[in-house]
Amino acid sequence: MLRNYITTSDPERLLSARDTLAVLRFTANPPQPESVIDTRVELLSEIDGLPNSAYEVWQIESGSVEHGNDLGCAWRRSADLQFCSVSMPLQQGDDFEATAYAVYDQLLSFINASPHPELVRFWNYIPNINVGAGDSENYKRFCAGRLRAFTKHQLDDLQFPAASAVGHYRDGITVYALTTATSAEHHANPRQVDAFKYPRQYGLSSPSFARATTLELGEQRLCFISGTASILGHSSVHQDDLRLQLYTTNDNILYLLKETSFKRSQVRTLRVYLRNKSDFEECNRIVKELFPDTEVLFTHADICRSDLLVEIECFCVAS
Ligand code: 3EB
Repeated sequence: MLRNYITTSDPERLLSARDTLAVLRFTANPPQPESVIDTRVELLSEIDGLPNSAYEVWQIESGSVEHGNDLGCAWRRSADLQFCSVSMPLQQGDDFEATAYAVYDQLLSFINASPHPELVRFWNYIPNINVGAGDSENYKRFCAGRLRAFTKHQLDDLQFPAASAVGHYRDGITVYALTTATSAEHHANPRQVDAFKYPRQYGLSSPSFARATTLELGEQRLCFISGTASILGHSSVHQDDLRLQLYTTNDNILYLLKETSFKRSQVRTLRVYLRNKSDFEECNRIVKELFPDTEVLFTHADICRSDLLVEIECFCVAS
């Protein structure tokens, strides 16, 4: 019913197919003219082994996709699922709080008015994510604006879906969302404090996301595991040790699979966000050991806590 894969095919051709739900661009190259961006997110930089530009495609198995651009949102949807995206340049004075609020307000207004209002997953891409000290760090300001928008739209902690929030190399904030016409269920990780309950030291406003979100679509069950990192309780562990950070991340993913009743063999694709390109070879080796049968996309991205080297998200299917 839903699958994703990486390709270097022509994006216009991909977008013209009736079963394409989303096309996301991964590249360090400058963005293409806005007019060709259609739920296509310009992201990260090249890593050895990946071509300059690759596209992640989300494809439905049957039925067809409609698309449009409304209320500042580019969207594509099938009978069950919808991808929508908003990109905004930073507002005056690089105000990440105001821009995050504006992006989320626009996205949530669109989603609430759409026939697919149930939140499944957000992906957040934030420039210079670790710049700024203490509460002024760009990521923490982003969290404040995001939470203010969720609150305005009357969404509270237990309604936050899975998410990832990482750096990218564009000037503005890009957020895209997956939503559904049916219902979704959000899950916690027993080894980690819920992000929306992180203590004050991580910022005035906590990050608004669940550790995983599942949904049922016909015969299929889907699981979206949030960006997962080397965090136990609320603390980052194994600073400066990529191998141990990956093992802890893997353990966290295993707990989430158990929590959501998925098996490791049902993890279809991984996306790895890696802070330092120089870690790529070691990271690739360890991830292949841990997930030998899974398709992996490696991307070069800063992680939202400056002491984290790597973050991994998963898409799982049970049928
Ligand atoms: C963490 O567990 C690591 O702010 O949306 C992971 C996934 C992280 C999503 C977000 C942040 C977010 O806190 C960071």
